Amino acid sequence: MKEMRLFGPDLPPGFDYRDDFITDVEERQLVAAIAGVEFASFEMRGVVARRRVKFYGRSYDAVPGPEEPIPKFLLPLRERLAAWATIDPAAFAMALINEYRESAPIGWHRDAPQYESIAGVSLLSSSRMKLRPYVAPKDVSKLAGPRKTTHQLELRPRSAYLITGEARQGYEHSIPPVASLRYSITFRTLRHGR
Ligand SMILES: O=C(O)CCC(=O)C(=O)O
Repeated sequence: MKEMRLFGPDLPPGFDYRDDFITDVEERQLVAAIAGVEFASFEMRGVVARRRVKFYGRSYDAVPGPEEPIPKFLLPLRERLAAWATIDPAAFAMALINEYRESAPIGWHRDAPQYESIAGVSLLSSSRMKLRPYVAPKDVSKLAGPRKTTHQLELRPRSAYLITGEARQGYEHSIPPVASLRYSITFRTLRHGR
């Protein structure tokens, strides 16, 4: 029997989470389509990450590069996430598929500044997302003590999250090493003027 949550997780303002955002069948279809995706390795602050990535649409880097359009198999999901976020689907101008093989994490980060809102869906396995207030790198050494996780939640397979406002700008997030293969599909809107 499926475990029900009586209370939602305690999350910063602007962070929204929904279990069962997609069905088992939709998850299987997405995973089948992802099997044909060519992932690339990704460098974060000079270190090659253990997760692999595939970017579509507006480049993750500030320097515009050649854009591969968001593929058809992601469009229905983008539409549904946009309806939840109450925005035009096209406003989710970039998509990113992250592939986390067993033991792959994503370190603490706040999303790249050229993006605004983030919507994400988790596939295949659960992971834990941790959040803590964002501190600019130049100010980290001035902190009195170690930094603490202030919020965390389980991202279940087929669930979705929306990160906007305070949760997006005032917090950073990370995912500890995953227990088994997980994909996330995230869409991002562009910040005005970028
Ligand atoms: O895998 C996830 O759900 C989080 C992805 C993420 O934080 C990112 O791509 O910056």
